[in-house]
Amino acid sequence: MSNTERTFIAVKPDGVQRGIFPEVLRRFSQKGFKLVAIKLTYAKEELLKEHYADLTSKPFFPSLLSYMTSGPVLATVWEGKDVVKQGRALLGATNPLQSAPGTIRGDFALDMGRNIIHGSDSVENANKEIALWFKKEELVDYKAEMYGWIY
Ligand code: RTP
Repeated sequence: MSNTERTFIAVKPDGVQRGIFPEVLRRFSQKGFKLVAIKLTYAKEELLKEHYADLTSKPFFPSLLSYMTSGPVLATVWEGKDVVKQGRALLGATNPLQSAPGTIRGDFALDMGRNIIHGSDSVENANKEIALWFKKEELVDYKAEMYGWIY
């Protein structure tokens, strides 16, 4: 575990349209994570088929595809100690009915098919997803002044 671990966090179309994205940025930033990349983008079907490669045969996959292409997604990359696991904790359980209050899904979502946010579930998947959603030059290299106060 190092302070340079990275994760991919995407605010899904409902989270963008409902104006929840600033809250997501606030929570990750105030926890102490460094924003490395950010863009508002329409996810293409081909990209989503790769991103959700393990789910393509599931019965809910067509509705997941139409949900994820229903509006722009706010794609972000965050860096910091244990950020993959900590990020999943900030998100809460996949099913919002089981997400604890205080988590993003626990505070702002009710439905599995409208769970407002995605977060990588392992360091390996984080690296794959970051490479899938971002070009290398979109990952911004800068010194996070806050790091001296956090670590
Ligand atoms: P995510 O990738 O979005 O962070 O979610 P996850 O790893 O916690 O959950 P995963 O099983 O990978 O599912 C991806 C997304 O598919 C939708 N889903 N719908 N039974 C259903 O209707 C169902 N199951 C999953 C959710 O939007 C979930 O986040």
